[in-house]
Amino acid sequence: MSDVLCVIPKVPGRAGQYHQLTPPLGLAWIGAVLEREGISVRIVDLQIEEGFAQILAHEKPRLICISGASESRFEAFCVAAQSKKFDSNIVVAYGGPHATFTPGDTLANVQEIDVVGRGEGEYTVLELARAVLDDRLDMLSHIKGISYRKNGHIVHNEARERIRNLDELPFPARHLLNMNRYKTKMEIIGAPGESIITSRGCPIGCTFCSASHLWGRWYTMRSPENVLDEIELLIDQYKIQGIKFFDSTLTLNRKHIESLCDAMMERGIHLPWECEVRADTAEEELFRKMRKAGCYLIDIGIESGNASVLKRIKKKITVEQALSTIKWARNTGLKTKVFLLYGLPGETPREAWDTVELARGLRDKVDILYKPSPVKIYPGTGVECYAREKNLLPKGFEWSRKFHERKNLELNQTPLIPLLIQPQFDFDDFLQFEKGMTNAMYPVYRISPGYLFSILKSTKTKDEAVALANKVVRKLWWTLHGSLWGRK
Ligand code: B12
Repeated sequence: MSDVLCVIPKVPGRAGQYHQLTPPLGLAWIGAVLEREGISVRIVDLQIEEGFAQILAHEKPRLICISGASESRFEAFCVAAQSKKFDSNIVVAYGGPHATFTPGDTLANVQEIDVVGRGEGEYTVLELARAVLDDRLDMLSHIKGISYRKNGHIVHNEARERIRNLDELPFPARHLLNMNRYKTKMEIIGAPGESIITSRGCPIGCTFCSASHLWGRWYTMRSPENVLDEIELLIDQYKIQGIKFFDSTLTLNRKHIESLCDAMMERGIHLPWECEVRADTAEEELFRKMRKAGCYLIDIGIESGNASVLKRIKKKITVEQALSTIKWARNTGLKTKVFLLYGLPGETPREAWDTVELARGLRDKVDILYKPSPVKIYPGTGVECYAREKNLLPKGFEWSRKFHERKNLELNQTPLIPLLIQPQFDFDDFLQFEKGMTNAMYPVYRISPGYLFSILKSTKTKDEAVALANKVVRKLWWTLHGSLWGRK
C-alpha cells in the first residue's frame, strides 16, 4: 500500500521509442521529498509499465499525482478517470509542463481531476498529501501554487515562491523507478548514461518554449558539490558511463559551469557528458575547459538562419554567434547537435529558406543535424498567445477537448498538438517546403543507400556503429509508423 501514487502517463506514438525514455526526474524529486517526510509513495511510469488497474488495487492510494507534457494530456485524463472509477474518494492532482498553463481549462473540462499544481511541485505535493492524509481538504485554500474547484467555481491560489536553495532537496528518488527499464543512451557513443538536472529556470523567454514561464525567469542552481555527490551515487549504484545534463542551458551562468567542470576534475570523474548550450554563452576557452572535464557533445538551438526571425522569436542570439559556437566546438574537439525550426510567428517561406541554406552550410560542420521541424503550439508560450491573437487555433479549441489533427501526420508530427499554420505560410506551403528542404539537405541520402552504408563503415567503434544503425532503423520505423497511423 502507498499513500501517494505518482503517475507518468503513456505518450501516444512514442511507445516503441524505449531508447528515448529517460527517468521522470520531476516525479522522482517529488517522491524523494514525500519519502523524506515519511509519506509512502510509489511512482508508476506507464510508458514502461502496464496493469494500472492492478496497481491501484494493490496500492490503494489516497492521492494520485499525474505529471506529463501536452502530448500525453489525454492519457493523463484517462489515468484520472480510471483512478476515480476505482475509488471516487481518491484525490487526483495533475501537474507538470502542461497542467501549469491550463488549470482553468483542465478543471472545467476534466471532472476527474480535483487539483491542478502549477510550477515547481515538491512542496506543493507535500502540503497536498498532508491535507489529504489528515482528511483536511479545507486546507486546500492555504496551499500555494494550486487551482481547484470549490462550490462549483474554479479557484486559483496564489503562486508558490520558487525553491531558493535547490541543495535542500534530496536527490531524485530513482530507487522508486524501475531504472533498468530506461535505456538512457549517450548520443553518438551509445554508452549507458543517466540524466541529471543542475539548475532550474530560464531568463530568456523564447516565444516557442514555455520553460521560462514554467519555472520563472529566476535561474536557480545546485552547488557543484551537491551535483557531484549525485553523480558519484549514480556511478556507484547504477554504473552509469555517461551523463546527460538536462538543464535548459547548462552554460547560462559562467561561474556555475566552470565550477562544475572544476569539481568533476578535482573528484577525478572521467565520464563523457553532453549538455545544451546557448550560442551567446559560448567561448572557445570555456569549451576547452568543458572538453577537459569530459564534455563531448553540445546541443545548440539555433532555430532560424534569418536575423529578423531570430529577433521576432526573442531568441537573443545571432547567426554569427551560432556559427562561432560551432567553430569553437570543432576547434576544441566537441561534437555538436543543432536544432532548427520553421513556420515561426510571422515567418515567410522565403525567410524559412534562409534556415535551410544555413543547414546546408552546416552539413559537414555539425555532427547531428536534424532538418528544421514545424513549430508546434504549446500552452504557456508566446506562440500560443500569437496564435490566439491571430485566430490561428482551430475554432473552439480547448486544450482539454478532443483534438486529433490527422494532417500533422503528413509532416511526421504528432496529431495531438496544433501546428502554427499562418496565412503567409500555410499547410500546403509546409508540404512544399518539406519536399524542397529534403531535396536540398539530403540529396545523396535520397538516391543512395550505399551512402548510408559508407557512413556506417566510417564509424570508429562498435558502439558508434550500433548507435548509428539504431538511428537509421528508428527513422525507418517512425516513417512507417507515421504512415500506418495516418491510414487508420
Ligand atoms: C529534459 C527535457 C526533455 C527530455 C526528457 C524529459 C523527461 N524525461 O521528463 C527529452 C529530451 C526526452 C524531452 C522530450 C520532449 N520534450 Co522536453 N523538456 C525537457 C526540459 C529541458 C527539462 C524537463 C525536466 O526534466 N525538468 C526537470 C523536472 C524536475 O521538472 P518537471 O518534470 O517539469 O517536474 C517539476 C514540475 O513540473 C512539477 N510537477 C511535475 N509533475 C507534477 C505533478 C503534480 C501533481 C504537481 C503538483 C507538480 C508536478 O514538479 C516537478 C518538480 O519541481 C523541459 C524544459 C524545462 N526546462 O523544464 C522540456 C519540456 C518539458 N519538453 C517539452 C517538449 C515539447 C518535449 C517533446 C514533446 C519534444 C518533441 N517535440 O519531441 C518531447 C516529448 C516529451 C514527453 N515525454 O512527452 C516542453 C513541454 C511543453 C508541453 N506543454 O508539453 C518543455 C517544457 C520545453 C518547451 N519546449 O517548452 N524533453
